[in-house]
Amino acid sequence: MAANKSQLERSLETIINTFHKYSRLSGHPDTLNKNEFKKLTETELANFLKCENRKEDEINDIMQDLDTNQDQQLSFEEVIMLFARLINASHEKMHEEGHHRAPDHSHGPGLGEGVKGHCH
Ligand SMILES: [Ca+2]
Ligand SMILES: [Zn+2]
Repeated sequence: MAANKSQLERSLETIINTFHKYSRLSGHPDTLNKNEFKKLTETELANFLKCENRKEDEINDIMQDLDTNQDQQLSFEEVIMLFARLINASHEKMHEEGHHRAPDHSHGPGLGEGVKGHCH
């Protein structure tokens, strides 16, 4: 038996499981079509993509941007680029307003938190 998985390892598996939860809904079971991608962002990224989720055009733009082979489907490899960007953007946001990286590293709220979460 392997040792218990770390929180990070379990978080990474959550990404895989979440992708499959939506990729299996219709069509090819291992890619996301537009409807599946839209459902995933609305349900699983309701805070991180709060404003984008209200505009169909913005979700379409994000999908087109991620669809590097332009087959109108998002593979796992294509969609994890979005997750990487969101993690990075959230960390960047945590360093706004006096939360410096050095010498005393501190974090404010990340994406989807705090008072600045309103949509324009
Ligand atoms: Ca694709
Ligand atoms: Zn930091």
